[in-house]
Amino acid sequence: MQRILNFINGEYIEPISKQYLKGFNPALGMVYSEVPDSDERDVELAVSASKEALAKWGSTTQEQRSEVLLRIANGIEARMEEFALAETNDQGKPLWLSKAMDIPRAVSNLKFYANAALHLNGEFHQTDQHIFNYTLRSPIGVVGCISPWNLPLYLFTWKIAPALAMGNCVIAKPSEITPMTASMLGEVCNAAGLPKGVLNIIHGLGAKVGSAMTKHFDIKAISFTGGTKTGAEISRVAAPMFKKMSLELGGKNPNLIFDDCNFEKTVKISVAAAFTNQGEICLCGSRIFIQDTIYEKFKSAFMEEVKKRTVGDPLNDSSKLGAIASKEHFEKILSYIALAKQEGGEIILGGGAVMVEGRCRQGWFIAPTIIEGLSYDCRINQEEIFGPVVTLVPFTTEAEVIMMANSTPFGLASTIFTENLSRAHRVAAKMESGIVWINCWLERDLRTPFGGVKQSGVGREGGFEALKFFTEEKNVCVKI
Ligand code: TXE
Repeated sequence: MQRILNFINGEYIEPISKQYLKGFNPALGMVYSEVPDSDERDVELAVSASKEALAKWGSTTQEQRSEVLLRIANGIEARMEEFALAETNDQGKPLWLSKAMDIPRAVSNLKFYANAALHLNGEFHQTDQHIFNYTLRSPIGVVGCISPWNLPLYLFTWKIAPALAMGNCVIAKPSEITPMTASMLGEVCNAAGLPKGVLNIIHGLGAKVGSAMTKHFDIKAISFTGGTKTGAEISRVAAPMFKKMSLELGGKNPNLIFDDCNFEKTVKISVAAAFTNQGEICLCGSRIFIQDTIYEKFKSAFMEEVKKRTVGDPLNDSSKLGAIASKEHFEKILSYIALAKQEGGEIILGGGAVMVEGRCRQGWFIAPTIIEGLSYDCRINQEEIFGPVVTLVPFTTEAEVIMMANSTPFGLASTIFTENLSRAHRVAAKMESGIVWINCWLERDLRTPFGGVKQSGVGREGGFEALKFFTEEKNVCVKI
């Protein structure tokens, strides 16, 4: 049994309650770790440590902070195999995916912000020869970062890197479902020379630790990625306190396939968009709209390709889908598949749990599931399932598919497949989403703004947006 500890003021310490939650390996369906059941007292300790560290960290030069971040990135890179295995054991995703995507991206996040921060300029505005304005940017102070369980270290570092780069001290809470890699990060930070108290990692439940962070007067900003309901709760508490907030919430992303697409490429990318990471990525394309002229052809090619995606032990290279992150989430996905049937959908592939032989017999696995025959406005096509479940919906005209694609309360990402350049741009402009991919999916340039509209969130992460989020701006006006 691995016991995880909080990382406060540069030291690994027990939660004040001395209580622990059960940490599961989802592929085994078994408890394998103990996760601190921290509360507001641990948050208080971390805030005190952060406040103490603030003056020193905030007065380091940009170059010094960047160098520390680069050393943290290199420290993770040097332990790539270990981090990848920990991520897989904790989250359930295939090990090859942790190695190819999650841990390398965590390294890139740190390297990117270490470098980007060096290039963030202030602004200057001249009114006439006698008056000019310039902008000073200073760290906010102590900030809170709350991250989810689908891409654990990837999203954890996506938040803490810009916050640290701009001179803030951070109280960070990884998901209680996947705390392992974040807990390992403390060792790397110490080895990299990050001063004590600059990054504090507290484990525990959202309702205790997350909520104590949101309420804490001295935590001046919250950067959150997670469910829309949780985002609404954080806003309810933090908005009246005038905290800065960045909320990256759920998605129900449409994939628009026109009959003039590059067919083979479209099938392959649509399968990846649907089932990568067991469909547990807020960017997954789970509503697949297909022009009726190629509906049947696409359906059979898509099904053939999905059948090749084996569900299995995450440690096997041949497993394209691993386990679902938690039992609760596994049950939620299965309940949506049951709902799809009640709503009149036909399950044309998958449709239930998968029993994986060997050490994973008790694990939480679900077959990639394809459903057709549902209307665009039923619950299955409106609510976020966040699992390996997609629907196929035919359409006739461009106007019709735009209406259906934009019909949900979410607006994170859209994907359009067409070889017609005018159509691609025309439809992209009409998508109610923060991101539009044309003939590709999950192509990420870390400089671009990342986030959603409607119930998919508020604010943008990525690039200079995140660096600016973690600063306060001050306009200085000079009259000569
Ligand atoms: O996420 P939560 P859940 C979606 C997905 C999923 C649903 C619910 O549809 O099925 O959300 O997942 C912390 N104050 N996404 O309930 O609870 C929590 O401890 C402060 C989309 O597991 O939102 C964790 O660290 N913090 C998504 C983090 O919030 C609180 C990724 C996210 O967990 C809190 C994950 C509170 N009151 C789920 N309650 C995406 N956008 O990528 C919980 N937390």
